[in-house]
Amino acid sequence: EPNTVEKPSVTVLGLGAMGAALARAWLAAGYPLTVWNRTPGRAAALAPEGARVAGSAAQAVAASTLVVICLLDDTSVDEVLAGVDVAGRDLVNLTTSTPAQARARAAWARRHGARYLDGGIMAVPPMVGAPEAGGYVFYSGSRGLFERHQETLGVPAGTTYVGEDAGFAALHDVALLSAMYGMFAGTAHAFALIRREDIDPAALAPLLADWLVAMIPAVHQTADQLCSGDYTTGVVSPLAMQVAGTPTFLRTAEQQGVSPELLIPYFDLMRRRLAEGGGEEDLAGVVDLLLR
Ligand code: FVH
Repeated sequence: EPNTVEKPSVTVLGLGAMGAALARAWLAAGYPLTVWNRTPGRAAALAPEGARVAGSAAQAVAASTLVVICLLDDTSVDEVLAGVDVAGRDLVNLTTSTPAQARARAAWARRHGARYLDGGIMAVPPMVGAPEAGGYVFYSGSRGLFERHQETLGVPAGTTYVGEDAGFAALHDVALLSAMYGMFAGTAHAFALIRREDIDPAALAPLLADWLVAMIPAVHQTADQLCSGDYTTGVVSPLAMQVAGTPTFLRTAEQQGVSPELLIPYFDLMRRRLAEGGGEEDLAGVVDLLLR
């Protein structure tokens, strides 16, 4: 059945792996789309799919009220938007930034007469335009602006609004990705331990994955403890017991010829918390030790 409701036009600045995936999702959904990319060939590749190719970033910005920016980093956003008239535009910046960069960009947009939303993409390109993949984008900044464009922004991936502070999307993005790197670090250590043995990594993988999933409730428990301020609520494995076990991990690493460098910083924090009297606690106390 033809869709008779006119869809708002969208401009996408930046057609790398992520920008192109976003652009294709809007094209596939029938949104009028204008694109621009520093290397023109990447924009031209989208023309046969229905995109209008702008000759400059300024022309692309002029083409739509909603302008989505997906460039490499904050410096490239500076370079692309330098001298471009953004007055009256609704800028949605999905470029990975620090919270401070996002706040500065929001202030810059305000000074130049534009409205601003910042975004942190929790997806890789193949997850874009594939709702079953579960990818989504954190948004922060003007709630009104988010609500105005929510339907359009929801086309490439889910949307999760996290507050008026323009830095919050970036902060959520970096928080989740930081936890992900912790998981990758632990996984690397686990595979290194078995690497020289007659153990198939593919046999360890499902055991490892299931174990990590089984440990996920600890995320909620830590949050509950941080909220209540009582780090002993619901403790199953007290810190003192866990610290007592750390030499086993370090000796095993040594015996397997594996560097303990990924484990040691975390074990050091556990020991510090124990020394401060946190032996009956869970691991939530480590959070406080990280605060400078
Ligand atoms: N790809 C991913 O897995 C992650 C998933 C989570 C979110 N990130 C962030 O998305 C931003 C864009 O990432 P990307 O994957 O599209 O990155 P590239 O494929 O490397 O494309 C980079 C685009 O930026 C353009 N660009 C770079 N520097 C400049 C500049 N000085 N002036 C103008 N444009 C610039 C580049 O243009 P070109 O090289 O084709 O001419 C690409 O369009 C990013 O923040 C990720 O952290 C992706």
